[in-house]
Amino acid sequence: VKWRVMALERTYAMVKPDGVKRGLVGEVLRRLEHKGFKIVGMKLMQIPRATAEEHYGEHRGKPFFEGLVSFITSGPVVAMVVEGENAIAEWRKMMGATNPKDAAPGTLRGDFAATIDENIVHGSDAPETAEREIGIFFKPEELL
Ligand code: RTP
Ligand code: MG
Repeated sequence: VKWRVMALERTYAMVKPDGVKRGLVGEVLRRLEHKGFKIVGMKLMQIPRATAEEHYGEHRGKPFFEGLVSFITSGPVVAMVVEGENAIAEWRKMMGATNPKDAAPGTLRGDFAATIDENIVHGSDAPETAEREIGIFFKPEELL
């Protein structure tokens, strides 16, 4: 018998400014809830520039960094902490590939995004990233 250990994880999920502007907050929440994820933290916020630079720190120095920080601070986002079995990888699957041209139909980016620069949603890409990003956006007492 092969046992697969399921991990109850938390991930940082976010509806980016384009998703909020286009009225896709409800669609994103619908999909997360239908998938059985639990929302343990959620807020509408405009990300301060310094916070955006910290959040996307791994991309500092890349040609798209400035544009990325400008975009993510350009309007309100919905910041969330989502909990569930294998939540990190599962939410990435639901998001779809970074470039919407490669994102499968049925994924949020595949269904709604048009460009790599404005791709609706964010999700942590690894357990260490999730912990770091949750800490950037939420105080412990904001997680219920
Ligand atoms: P995110 O962090 O926003 O959830 O997206 P991701 O993991 O799928 O992609 P990542 O590699 O972390 O890149 C962050 C965001 O930067 C923009 N990007 N542009 N022009 C490019 O080659 C390029 N590569 C990345 C995208 O908007 C991506 O979501
Ligand atoms: Mg990323």
